[in-house]
Amino acid sequence: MELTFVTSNEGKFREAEEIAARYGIKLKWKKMSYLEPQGSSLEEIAKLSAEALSEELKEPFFLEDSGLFVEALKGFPGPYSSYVFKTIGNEGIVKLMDGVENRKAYFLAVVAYFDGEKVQIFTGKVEGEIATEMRGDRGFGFDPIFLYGSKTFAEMGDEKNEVSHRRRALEKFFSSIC
Ligand code: ITT
Repeated sequence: MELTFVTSNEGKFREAEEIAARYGIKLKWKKMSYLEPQGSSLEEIAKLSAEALSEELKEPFFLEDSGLFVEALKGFPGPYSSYVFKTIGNEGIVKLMDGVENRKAYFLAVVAYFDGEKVQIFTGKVEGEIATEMRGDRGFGFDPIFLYGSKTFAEMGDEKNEVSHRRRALEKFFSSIC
């Protein structure tokens, strides 16, 4: 079975490709950016984005919107993760968290699947902590500052794909269609 994943982010595609292979699914990468409407939650943004894109693509596809939610920052950057990563980046988050004791954070992934008729949503979450410094050189995005146990996602390499928010959302999605 083949499925089209719409994303501009190669790191996301590579991780999804490996998870899909375990279900016998081959992923096709449609490398493009799409308009992300403003919304109060990632779920809403992912659903609205997929609905808008379905008008253009017509064929079945899925996209995935992710975000990092830091408890002490009241869920920031959350839906603004992409913008925050491009602007203040990992160093900016580490600075914002300087001296903050509560380091709890989670990643949320929302998969929005357009099956040719309607959009379905699948979510996955992984809890961890914000590191006090960047560590590791694998992965992408916020991986160097996201601690899962004693290692950051960027130090875990392939092990990240066993426990990540993306893995959890995609497993729900793939098992619903296989
Ligand atoms: P597309 O929307 O084109 O898929 P994007 O990079 O804009 O790609 P998101 O909006 O979903 O993807 O991601 C928001 C930000 O969170 C972005 O800066 C990502 O690099 C980062 N991010 C997403 N998943 C991540 C992960 O597994 N590990 C670390 N950072 C991640």
